[in-house]
Amino acid sequence: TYGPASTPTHPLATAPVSSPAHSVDGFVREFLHELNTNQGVTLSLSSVNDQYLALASTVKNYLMARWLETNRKTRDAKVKAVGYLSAEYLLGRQLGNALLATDLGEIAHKGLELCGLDLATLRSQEVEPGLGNGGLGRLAACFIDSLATMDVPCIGYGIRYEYGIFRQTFVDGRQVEQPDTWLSLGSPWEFPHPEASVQVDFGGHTEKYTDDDGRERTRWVPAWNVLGVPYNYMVPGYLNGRVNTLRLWSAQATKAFDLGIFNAGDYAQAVRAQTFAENISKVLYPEDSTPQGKELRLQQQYFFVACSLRDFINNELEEGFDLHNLSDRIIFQLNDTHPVIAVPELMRILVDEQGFEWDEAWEVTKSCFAYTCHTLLPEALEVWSTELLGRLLPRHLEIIFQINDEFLAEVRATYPGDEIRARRMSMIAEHPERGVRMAYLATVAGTKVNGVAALHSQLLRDKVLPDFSQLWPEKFTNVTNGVTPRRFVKMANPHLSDLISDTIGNGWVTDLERLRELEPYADDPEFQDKFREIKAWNKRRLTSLLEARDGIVLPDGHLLDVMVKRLHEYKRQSLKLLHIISLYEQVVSGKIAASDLTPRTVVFGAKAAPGYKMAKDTIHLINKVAEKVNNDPVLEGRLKVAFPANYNVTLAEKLIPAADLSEQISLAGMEASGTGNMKFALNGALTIGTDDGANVEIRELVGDKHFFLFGMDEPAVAELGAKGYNPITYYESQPQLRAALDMVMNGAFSDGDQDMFGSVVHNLLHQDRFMALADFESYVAAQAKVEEKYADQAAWTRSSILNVARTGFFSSDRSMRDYIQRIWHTQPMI
Ligand code: CBF
Repeated sequence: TYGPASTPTHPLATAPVSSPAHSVDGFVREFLHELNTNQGVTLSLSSVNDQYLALASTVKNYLMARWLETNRKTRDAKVKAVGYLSAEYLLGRQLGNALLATDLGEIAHKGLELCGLDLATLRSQEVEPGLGNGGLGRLAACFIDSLATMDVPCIGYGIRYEYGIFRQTFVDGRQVEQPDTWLSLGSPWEFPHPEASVQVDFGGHTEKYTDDDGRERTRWVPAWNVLGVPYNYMVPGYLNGRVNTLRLWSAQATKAFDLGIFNAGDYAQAVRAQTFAENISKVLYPEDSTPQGKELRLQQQYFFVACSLRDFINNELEEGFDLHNLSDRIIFQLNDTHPVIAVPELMRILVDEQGFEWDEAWEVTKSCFAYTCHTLLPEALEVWSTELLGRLLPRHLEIIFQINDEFLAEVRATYPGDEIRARRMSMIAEHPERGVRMAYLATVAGTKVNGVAALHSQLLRDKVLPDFSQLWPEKFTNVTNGVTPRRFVKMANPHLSDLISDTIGNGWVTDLERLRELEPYADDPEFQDKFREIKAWNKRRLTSLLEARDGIVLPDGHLLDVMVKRLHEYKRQSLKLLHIISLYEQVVSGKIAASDLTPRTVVFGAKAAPGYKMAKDTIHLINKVAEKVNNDPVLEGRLKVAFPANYNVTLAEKLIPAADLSEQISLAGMEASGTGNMKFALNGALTIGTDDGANVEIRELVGDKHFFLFGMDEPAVAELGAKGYNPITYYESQPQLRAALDMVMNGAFSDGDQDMFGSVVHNLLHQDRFMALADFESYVAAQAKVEEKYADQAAWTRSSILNVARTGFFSSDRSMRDYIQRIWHTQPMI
């Protein structure tokens, strides 16, 4: 499907494509050409959107030769690639990253200036593709960036949702969701390939038959199908000439409409099939860390993995590769359980379509997958009901049953007589309804299983999959997450990047551990001054953005205390809120003077899943507290709460570099890793955090003196849980906590309405699996230490510099090296 139709005869047809000249003149020529020919307008009549689209096309032209060359080189070298299967990619804006990867930033700036245009204005025209919920999708985006930068062949596979994560607005302090129409002005970064569409089947039944060799076989007789249309995106490496591909699938009806019904006059009915098919890639499920057991969700999962496997295997067959050796060509990384249906799908292709014997197909399948688990919450591990699976994917369910039977035979052989264990390890859960435990299937099929931070991987072995880690200890490994330093330092924090490069050279951008060389400068007053000036500049930049974007005015000279992440009870935004309420209560009740407070602005950024009531109530409460505190003249200049709506990657890029304090306060043992925590530390924020997820490793690396640890650790949480958590005892024994909670209950933030936040308070006092009240005292004590340290600006800046210098480990390049060496066994193409 991708090869030339016939052998080209014209010499130009095979000549390498060249990039436009890397000069201001070359750029301007290209830009104007794109404006005229692509947008069909002259500069004087062009809109900002025209200009942005022309700019994007121009930058793409600089990447094009590299992309074509990457594809040629990879194909010719016949090397093993990584197939990253992820239902989410939270990419962020593309233009800035493409400018960085091509080193065109300065040239574009000057070139546009000559045209009377402003690069920043055009950049802000881009709507970010929000094709992910949070950490998991953003991690996928960081990983593919790193692989391209490290020259590793990788194809990312996912879904081109027509509507990404909803746009959050606030109405009277309550979250209201709006559709994310990210494609409405056109997306210049995608390359649709309808000619390479693939068909995906659903439903129907299976039947037995005897093949020509007299073998008993099964075939799937599906009931309906859809088309998967691939859209390719460039994934440019940083200044290295490599451009990998991200291929996102869009669902389309196989038949646009039923002509018979149309002719009979029922237009709506005639296009029903089309609407139905297109629903599959219509919208991203807005749940984060908790699965959605909905039929459409399973359709999405199967749709994109079926397209991706079909795509890859078709290519292999066209190129004459033997599928028996598939694992020499690809390793499919399962990003959480969302793509795990790929396992029975590969078995089905090999056995039913390619005529493999079951055992040989299983050998191949087992060597082609590896699984990353991203959670510890039991409710977040996907279980698909066998009723639904049997209805939607009957052949896959049969295959899963057979895999399970053979696996249980192995368990019984290893542990004779231990039927309880066999039942525990079965991929088929019997309660509350019969369902397939996708994490078990992934663990059985994967060559490796990894968690995403040291603590998480340990808990995964000990608590989530203990029987499996006992059976196959060598299968389990840890790869601590990482973030791309290109987007989150170089691009997001340009002045800090310049300071670092001026001090230690610019090798750190692709070798982040070199940030260690900054350590000797932590005590250097001149370096400290520059570092502080940069933080102040980042704060001013944020101030202008928030003023324009949200009408929020940030006061000058405040400690900027930031908590940005999805709203979830386990992350404990309510604990942060109780701290704010407590400060407020102490001032208004006269226990302390406002002038005793360290001037502080707390910034929240958080979306709640639309169906998650407690999370939405918490958002409402944060906004109400903000309203009260911000309008009370007593607190003027001392405490401010800001909650800009619609936190996304674009806002993160401005918010994180401005932060002084990073709030990572989940209940220990709940946050698998976190990646925001890494971005903050790399940009010089100090962390106040529990011993959870990757916080543990951040603290170990930066040192206790430069991290504000508080709260129970995981064993203490487990012990308290076993003993029985009784939140009311904390309320009764801690006056400060009681006063804060009473204030909410008495209606201080709800115009006297004592019911408005009743459910939030009731939950904290009587249920709360996440034990916020148990950590309150310790959290408040840690906040006091924060204030003490902040009062000594030299000490604070020193710690801040050391945070930057010591967190190079958290580059996603390092994560990728770990995956390559311990899981994938692929090679860079250098
Ligand atoms: O591993 C990436 C991130 O994934 C999550 O966001 C997830 O969706 N399961 C986790 O909650 C994060 O801890 C983790 O960093």
